[in-house]
Formats: sequence, C-alpha cells, structure tokens
Amino acid sequence: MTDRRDLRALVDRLPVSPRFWRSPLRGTWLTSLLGAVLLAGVPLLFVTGLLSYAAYNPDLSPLNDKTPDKGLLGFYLFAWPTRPYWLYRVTQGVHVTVGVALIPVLLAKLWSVIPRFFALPPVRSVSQALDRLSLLFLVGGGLFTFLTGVLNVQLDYVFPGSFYRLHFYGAWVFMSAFAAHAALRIPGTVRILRQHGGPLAYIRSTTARPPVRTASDTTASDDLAAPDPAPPTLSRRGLAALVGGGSMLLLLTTAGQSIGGPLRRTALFAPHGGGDPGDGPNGFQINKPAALAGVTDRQTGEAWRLVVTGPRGQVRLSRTDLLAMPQHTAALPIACVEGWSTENQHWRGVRLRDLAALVGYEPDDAPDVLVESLQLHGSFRRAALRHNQVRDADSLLALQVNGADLSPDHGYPARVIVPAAPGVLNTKWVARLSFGRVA
Ligand SMILES: Nc1nc2c(c(=O)[nH]1)N[C@H]1C(S)=C(S)[C@@H](COP(=O)(O)O)O[C@H]1N2
Ligand SMILES: [Mo]
Repeated sequence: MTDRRDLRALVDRLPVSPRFWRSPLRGTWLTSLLGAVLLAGVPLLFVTGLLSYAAYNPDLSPLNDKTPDKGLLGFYLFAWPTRPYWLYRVTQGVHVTVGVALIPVLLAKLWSVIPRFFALPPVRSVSQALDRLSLLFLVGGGLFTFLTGVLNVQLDYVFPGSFYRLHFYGAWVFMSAFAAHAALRIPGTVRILRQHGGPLAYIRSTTARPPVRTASDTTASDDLAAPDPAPPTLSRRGLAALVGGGSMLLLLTTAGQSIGGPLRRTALFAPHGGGDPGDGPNGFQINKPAALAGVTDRQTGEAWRLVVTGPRGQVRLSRTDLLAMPQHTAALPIACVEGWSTENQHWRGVRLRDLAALVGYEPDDAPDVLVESLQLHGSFRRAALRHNQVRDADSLLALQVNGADLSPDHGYPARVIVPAAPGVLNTKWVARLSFGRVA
C-alpha cells in the first residue's frame, strides 16, 4: 500500500504526471484564446510570405531562384506587378511586423500545452497517434519557420542563399500541419471561447477556472487545467499584460522600420543596415556599403562603362553618355525582405525600356533583363527582372537620388530601381544589362 503511494508521489514529480504541472493559469480556455490569435495571424504570415517569394521572380531565372527544387510548391507563382508602387513595402512590412509580434503568442501557446507533450501513454488510438504526429510537424515547423525568419531579419542572412529554401519549405510544412490542426480544433476552440465569455471576462477573472460555467461545461475534462494548482505567481491580468504587452511592444518597435519618419527611431530590433547613411540626399538606409561589397573607387570612376547587350549586339556607355539620354524621375521606396523600408526617394536616371531600345527592342516590347553588378563578393551580384518590370516607365537605371549623385554606398555610378519590387532586385553598382538573355 505504502509502496504504491510512494510510487505515485514519485511519478507526480515527473513531467508525465498532470500533477507535475501546477500553474493555475493553464487550461483549455487560455490555449483556445491564444489559438484564436494565431488562427488569425498565421495565415496572414503565410499569404504575405508566399507573395514575398513570388516577388523575387523565382520562376524567371535559375539565377534568381534559390529554390530550384521547389517543384509543385511554386505552382502559384505569377508575374509580380509594378503597381501599386508601394506593394512590396506593405506586404513585406506586414509579414515581418506581424511575424515578430506573434512570437510571444506562439511561445505562450506552446507553454500552455506543455503537459500534453508529456502525457502518457503517448499513443492511445490511431487518430490520437496521427494527431500527435501532426503536432510534431506543427511545433517543429512553427519554431523552425519563426526562427529562420528572425535570424534572417536580425543577422542579415546567416545562411546566404539557403534562407529562402529553408524558410519556404519550413513554411509549407508548418502550414500543412497548421491547417490540419486548425480543422481538428476549431470546433472545440469556438465552443470553449463561447462558453466562457470574451477575452476580457477571462482576464478579469482571477480564479483558476474559467469565469462562467454552464451545464455543458467541459472543464471537467480540461486536460490542461492543473489538477493540483499552485498559488498563482502571476495573475491572468499579468499573463495578458506579459503576452499582449510583449506583443504590442514588438509590434511598435518593429513597425517603425516600415512606417518610417520619426517612428524609425523606435525600431529598436530592426536591422540598421551596414552603415550610417548620415544626412543629405543620400541619407537613407544602406543595406550593404560599397566597402563591404568589395566595390572600389577605381572600378566606379572614369573607367566605368555600362555594357548593354541584346539581339543587335552590345553598346558600352559611360556615365556621361547615360546623362546625355532622356532623364526621368520616379519617387519610390526601397523595401527590403528584412521588413525595413525607406520613404519615397526621388530617383533620377534612364528608363530601362529606353536602354532596351538601344539594343533593338521597341520599348513596349522590351524583354526580361539580367542585371549584373560590379560587385565581386556576396550573393546579390545578379538579378533578373521581368518584362513587365522593364517596361514600366518608372523603372530606372538611376544615376541620382534626391537631387544629388548616388553615393558610393547607394550604388554609384548607377543602380536599378523598380516600383513595387523587393529591395534585392534593385541592383547597385550595375555593370551589365543583358536584355532577352535571362536564362
Ligand atoms: N550589388 C548589390 N546590389 C544590391 C545589394 C547588394 O548587396 N549588392 N543589396 C540589395 C538589397 S537586399 C537591398 S534591400 C537594396 C538596398 O539598397 P540601399 O542599400 O541603397 O538602401 O539593395 C539591393 N542591391
Ligand atoms: Mo534587402
């Protein structure tokens, strides 16, 4: 008899026992509430993420494509438009900002269901086994996708080139498991949330149990509520403040990098590029300074020539030649995959479609173009632009910005700027434009 009781006491000190988990805050209600927030947020991340992938023109050129084996997962790719010009600024700003803001919710959700990961026996039925397997993909895929996303934003491509592949595949695994999980759990979640009033009712209640009980109450079978709750160290209000407040803080400190203006200074966790842009016409964020890209003054000085190729051979143009062509202005932002973007800058230079005309194309029939940089190091030396991007009257080979010559860090002697395109397609220090020779 005593032996048995000793054994019980021992088991209760292990995570496999529900009695091991004593926080009075756990319960299906909390899990449902956090689940509902993720149900709204995660699909938004998925859609904006797929859009971001499409925006890279990954189907255009093996050079753009960091996921050559994407196979069927690229089924939805389409020609990324150039209008509205702020499109990528918004979709990617939302993707990164919402993603960062959901981190506390994701962590709280995982915390809220920890006891289930340890529950014994691990497999009770076929359907429960499948459910657990899907949870493995859900949790693993979720953590992996969030982690690769944050690392990319914060550490500026720790996995050069492979980030897209990892994040893209991770997202598909995560979303598949998420969809299965949501389909299984939505009915229960809705019922639990209905039964117990809105979030405020939950937060106001300081007791361990949900505030409103009904005859059909399922809390009796609430496998997440601690059977042996410890005195609370954190009230529900405290928990709400921690998760919601943490989320809001991240939202506000991240959104600044996309919204700009004085808010930019609140973007505490945002990457701030590879250098201090200073003030003046070139005083906006720099992704990679010339020195880091290995671009020297000698390469960009008097000897620099732009090589333009097409079916009618090639032309070589000095900066003076380019300045003698018709100059056009476009007010466009730089919007990086990392989520930061600039306000509109006033770019001035030669239209890409006019350059296509130099090598045998009607501007309205200009083809795709391969853009190559002087840059010798790094993964952004070449990028392919689609014909709709080349034909847009605001797509420029910019020579000046905000009334001054481009600074070396912003791509002097010439850089590409295309409306609505991700920053990475706006190649700096351009050396060569190959029209109709993308593949
Ligand atoms: N040659 C070259 N062009 C490049 C890059 C680079 O590293 N090398 N970075 C790209 C990326 S990722 C972005 S977001 C924009 C940033 O432009 P900016 O530094 O002028 O703000 O430049 C793009 N053009
Ligand atoms: Mo970027």
